[in-house]
Amino acid sequence: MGSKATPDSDTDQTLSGDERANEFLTGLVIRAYGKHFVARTKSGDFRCLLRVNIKRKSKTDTPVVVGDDVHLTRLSDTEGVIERVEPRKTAFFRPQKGRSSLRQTLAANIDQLVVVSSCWEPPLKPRFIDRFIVAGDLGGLESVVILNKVDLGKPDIVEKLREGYESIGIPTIITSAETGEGLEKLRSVLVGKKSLFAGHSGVGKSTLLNYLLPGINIKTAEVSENSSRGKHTTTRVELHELPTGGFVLDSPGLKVLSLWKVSQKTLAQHFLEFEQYMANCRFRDCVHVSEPDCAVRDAAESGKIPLFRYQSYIHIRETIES
Ligand SMILES: Nc1nc2c(ncn2[C@@H]2O[C@H](COP(=O)(O)OP(=O)(O)OP(=O)(O)O)[C@@H](O)[C@H]2O)c(=O)[nH]1
Ligand SMILES: [Mg+2]
Ligand SMILES: [Zn+2]
Repeated sequence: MGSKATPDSDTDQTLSGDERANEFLTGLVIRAYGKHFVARTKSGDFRCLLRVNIKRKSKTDTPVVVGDDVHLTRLSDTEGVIERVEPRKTAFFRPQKGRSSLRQTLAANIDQLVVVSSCWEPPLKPRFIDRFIVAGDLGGLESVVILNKVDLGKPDIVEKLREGYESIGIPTIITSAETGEGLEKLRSVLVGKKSLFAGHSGVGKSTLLNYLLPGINIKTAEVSENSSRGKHTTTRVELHELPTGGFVLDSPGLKVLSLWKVSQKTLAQHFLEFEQYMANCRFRDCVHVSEPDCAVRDAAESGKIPLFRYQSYIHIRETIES
């Protein structure tokens, strides 16, 4: 990297004003709001804009998101310009609204997706959880499922989902931000990882994060009475460091989560527990709907695969065009 290498803090002290102005730094994007970004570097946090060529290069995807590793030029003690973005190892993305050939990435380089849903209000829909799990898998993320607001009531489905997800290796925690139930368990699955909290609006993502991050005070809101849906209180993505190690990211509630480039043929690959049965389907190109001798459907009917997962698959498949 020659003279443009990132200086360590010793050399940093010796730079004159002009040299400092041209200094390259590596950083982690911790906040994104509109065209503005905050990158955390060894020399502190910098408010940054993007170099135009970055925008040009990534016309088909969001150029810079929270979690990106970036190189920036320092303009002053607090400002910089993002020059380059390292390739993303994982990402959470969906097709852009109205322009489905373009990708909208919400966050990058995260380790796990924390799919938050609520036991009661808004009502629990396994299909919606499973859609998020598929979207996570598309971007290389493992999922954890949170069934929040159990203080408002615990319909039978809650335990059934917990058992079902746990049986296929997806950790599932029943929580209440109101009574504290399950929150220690939640804390323990986050240690040392970068976790993105995602889910419907109003399920309690920001409320749970406020509990985990004392003193942060992320804005939360009442669920609107008419629709019992949330009001999309969170509007930006931000990375917060946990006192116990690791990072968490809040994200705005998504009403519809379209899936990026999944076809009716490839969807089953993202239901990981189906895989061990697929080879036993009578037809090699079985899509596990109404074919005779479908081993996936048999496994669901005999309880080897949670029936709700199979039903989610059928349902999500119907929403995919081809
Ligand atoms: N009873 C009860 N209410 C909760 C719980 N968790 C959150 N709430 C309430 O649910 C409402 C919505 O919570 P938020 O944390 O704003 O939800 P969100 O998922 O961040 O919503 P968006 O930012 O819109 O995506 C608030 O009024 C919270 O106080 C819980 O465990 N029990
Ligand atoms: Mg929120
Ligand atoms: Zn089959």
